[in-house]
Amino acid sequence: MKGIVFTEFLEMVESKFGLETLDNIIENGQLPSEGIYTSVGTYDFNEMVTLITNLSEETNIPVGDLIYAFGLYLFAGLANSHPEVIKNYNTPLGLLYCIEDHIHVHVKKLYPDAELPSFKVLDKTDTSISMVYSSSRGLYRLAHGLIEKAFEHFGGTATITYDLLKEDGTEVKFDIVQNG
Ligand code: MNH
Repeated sequence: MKGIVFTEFLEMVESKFGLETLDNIIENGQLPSEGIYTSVGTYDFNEMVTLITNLSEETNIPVGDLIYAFGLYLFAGLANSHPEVIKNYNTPLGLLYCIEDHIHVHVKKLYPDAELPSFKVLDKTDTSISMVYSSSRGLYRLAHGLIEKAFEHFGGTATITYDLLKEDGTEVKFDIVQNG
């Protein structure tokens, strides 16, 4: 997993839960990188799982809810670090439609060792889109947060529902309907 995901995660922890919580989740000897990440580095996904599990224990907030909150936080971090990746889109549905074939293709050029999920579009109208998320990492709650913020980025909102096609969350269908 790319370092930018780790640096954004630790930034979120500090801003939402404070420095003491941040210290507590990294300073227990379980992390190979000892909580030190650079945005261009690549780290074991298990290290992120450890950080999120520790944060869940520390805050008593379920892991899934923390991942969703992180998705909400991460969108702006990605957009600010790589404005060129999203500058050509003028609607959230247009952006979502292009995640697989443009956005993540661009990301792969920036970070050749990025491990990205796939998003297959099942259906798109002027006001809605249905797509299937798949990834061995099962970070569909992260996708949920990112999708929600994509709408806010353009000044809108959407109603987002999802169905687990696989129980472990590695394949999830999203139905997204623009509000207003
Ligand atoms: Mn994208 C990882 C979804 C927009 C750059 N992205 C992920 C993951 C999800 C995801 C989910 C977590 C990995 C996984 O599930 O296997 N991304 C989205 C969605 C949107 C999106 C739903 C739009 C909405 N992503 C973007 C944009 C950028 C970007 C915009 C860059 C400007 N994404 C990344 C990077 C990673 C990532 C970088 C980390 C990959 C890695 O850790 O190897």
